[in-house]
Amino acid sequence: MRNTPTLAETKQRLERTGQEHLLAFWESLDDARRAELLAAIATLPLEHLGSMLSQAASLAKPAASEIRPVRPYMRGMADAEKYRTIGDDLVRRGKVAAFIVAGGQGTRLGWKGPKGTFPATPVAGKPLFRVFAEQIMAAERAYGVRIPWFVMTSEANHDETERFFEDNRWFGRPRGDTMLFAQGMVPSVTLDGKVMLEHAWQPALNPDGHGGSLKALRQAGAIDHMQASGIEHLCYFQVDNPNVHVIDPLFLGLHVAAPDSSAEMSSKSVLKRDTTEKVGVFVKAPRLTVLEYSDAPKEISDARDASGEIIYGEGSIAIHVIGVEFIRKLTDHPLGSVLPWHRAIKKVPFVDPATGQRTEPAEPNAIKLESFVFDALHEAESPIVLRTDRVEEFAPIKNASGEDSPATSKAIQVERAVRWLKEAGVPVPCHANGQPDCAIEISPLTARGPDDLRRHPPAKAIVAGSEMLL
Ligand code: UD2
Repeated sequence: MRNTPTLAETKQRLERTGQEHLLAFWESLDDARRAELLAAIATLPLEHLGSMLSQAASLAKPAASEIRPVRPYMRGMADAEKYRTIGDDLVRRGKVAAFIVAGGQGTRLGWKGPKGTFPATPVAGKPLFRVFAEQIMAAERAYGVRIPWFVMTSEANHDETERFFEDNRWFGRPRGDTMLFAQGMVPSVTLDGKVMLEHAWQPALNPDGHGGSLKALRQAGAIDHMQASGIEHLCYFQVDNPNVHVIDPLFLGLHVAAPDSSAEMSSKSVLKRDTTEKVGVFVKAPRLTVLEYSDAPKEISDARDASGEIIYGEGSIAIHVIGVEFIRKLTDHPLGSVLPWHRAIKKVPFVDPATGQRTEPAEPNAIKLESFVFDALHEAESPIVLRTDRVEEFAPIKNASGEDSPATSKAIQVERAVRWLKEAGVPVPCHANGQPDCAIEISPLTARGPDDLRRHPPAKAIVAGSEMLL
């Protein structure tokens, strides 16, 4: 472990990099705060900040003329069974781990704790982390294998997340099979590139985005650990989607064996609901790229083919399989990862180095840098996209009400449960309009899909107007 640089060394470094204001309140700080400040400054990437900012400012958006649609694989494709078998084999041989990014703050949802602690399911109100843990456990049972689970948190929610897992006894899985680690932070800077102070003794920092997850995996030792234990592929998902199939053999099979896949990185899409839906879409420009809805030229987002289907409609649901060796390659970089920085201009409260006043800005005053995991697709040798079904795999909880809220997510979860039951031949009471006249929740430990329900149908009939946890 390196010692914290001295005051004199820090001063020199700040002068060299034009950030002397970070010591503006040195004289007023006690020893503990001084030590804290020196240690914090030591972690800042000051020598690289200029190039990070100019790279982010010059990040090119693809022009409409260079954008082409992607051709996804389809869930119902003819040789799905062949790829499913390949995926099954991969899981059974212990080649696969699960990876959730849960560093975000859930501000839009208005939930105080880590988002994974949010009660998400329609009948039992299970927290999101439990839903995923039970899915992993169900897959472990089905395949007779241990599936390590990597959980990325952030400084803001790491301790609370760990406590939640502990309080829930790691959801019944061996403690050593879950690895929690926090993502990195980057300094928030003024519009002219000065690192801001959150307190007199503390630079303002923000999480480095879900793209930081690759670097964080590497720094936490997870890549070494996986490679030492023979894990080759990581199933990546977000904290906000209880319908995700964490371990999906078809997706894994395509990732490793589709003729045009390099097994470096693969992604899932759903067809956009309409041209205005706010999701990033997979396009070729000419490499596979996620085009954020805010960056999409109108002629691209509005385009439809002769049959009326949206041409650039492969919406990203932020589910990927990523090769572990590919992550090692991407993170062999002085700054920890090759992914580009994106910038957002935001309002960040700060302590003014000139006056010592803490200021709540009325207008956006700061640049926040972050990186996005889907930018890794650019670097991947021949990534593929699998289009899946929206109800089957996408019930996001993002907002407190309206679209993508707990209410819409619960409705989709029930819709999927009813669909599975009907496919398994179990009668489900419905209203005249075809909508289910019951609220059903299927625990991942009861069934991972309709096949399990066919083999083990519910013991009791489903009664109209009832709520039932299967
Ligand atoms: C993301 C995608 C969007 C679409 C949608 C699908 C981006 C920029 N947009 O939108 O295109 O695919 O998901 O649901 O990704 N996170 C961290 N650390 C961070 C930032 C985020 O762990 O520093 C996690 C966060 O906990 C969550 C996920 O990444 O699990 C998505 O984060 P978000 O809420 O910023 O992205 P969102 O929902 O706007």
